[in-house]
Amino acid sequence: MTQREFQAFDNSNSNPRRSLTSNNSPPPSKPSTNIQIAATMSPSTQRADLKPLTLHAHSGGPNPFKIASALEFLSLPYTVKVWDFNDDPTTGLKGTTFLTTISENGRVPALEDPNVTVDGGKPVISWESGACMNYLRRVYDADGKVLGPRNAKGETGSGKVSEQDRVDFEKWEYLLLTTVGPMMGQTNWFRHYNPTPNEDALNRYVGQVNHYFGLIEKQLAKTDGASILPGGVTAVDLHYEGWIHQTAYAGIDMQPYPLLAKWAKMMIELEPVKAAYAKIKAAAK
Ligand SMILES: N[C@@H](CCC(=O)N[C@@H](CS)C(=O)NCC(=O)O)C(=O)O
Repeated sequence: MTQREFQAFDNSNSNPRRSLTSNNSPPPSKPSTNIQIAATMSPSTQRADLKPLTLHAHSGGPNPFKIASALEFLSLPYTVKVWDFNDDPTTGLKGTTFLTTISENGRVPALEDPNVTVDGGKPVISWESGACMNYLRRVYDADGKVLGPRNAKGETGSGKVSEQDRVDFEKWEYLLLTTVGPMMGQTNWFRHYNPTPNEDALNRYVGQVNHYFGLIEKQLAKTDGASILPGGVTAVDLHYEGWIHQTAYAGIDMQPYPLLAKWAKMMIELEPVKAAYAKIKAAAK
């Protein structure tokens, strides 16, 4: 694979952005700064006292942006370390570079949190965007106020959120992580990088993406494109945003999916999402 891989286009260049307000959700803006932090932190520790987390990222790949967005939604301090598609021991993603001492898989995102330590002071490290997201949710958003799950009224917390709400959250989360993301990734691969053109494989993955985009379009009809799940934007939307951001690059025709296109424009206008993209892009310069 080459450096060109995953240098995905910013779709916003091909789509004029406009601001849409979700009409049924609590504002997905900056959360309260006075949160309860679970795990090993002192209960008196407040967000202002936190040390910056380190997000390992790449300038184009979709998965780190999801985690940067979550960090922004949670108002957590963080620094970004950008890795490149080369085998340089200190900056590269390829082969056994320093990154593999942080993420055995040698891929990004990976997240180091010096605020929560194990084994006499080692920061907790997560990798795989699903694990990073759920780590942040458990430790910094235990009541789900910022990242969900929510009920259809937008309420969070036990007593408000039903078992069905939680299962719905996980259904759509896992669908993205196990299926929609990988189908988009393979579409990108066979459209742009496979050394031998393989139209059958490309058609197979484009077909899969279209199947799932049809499903998401129906789901978005429940909120008129305001959020994947009724009740407002959650971590699930952040997972999808990373990949739906890449539809132009993947060559997916969005004309059959007006609600998905509307949702995508709304998402990229959210301040925490804009800040996440800006922060990774700035770190990549
Ligand atoms: N399933 C993983 C995917 C991680 C992944 O493949 N990340 C890409 C960037 S978005 C990467 O590091 N690619 C490096 C490579 O392919 O060598 C997740 O959700 O985090």
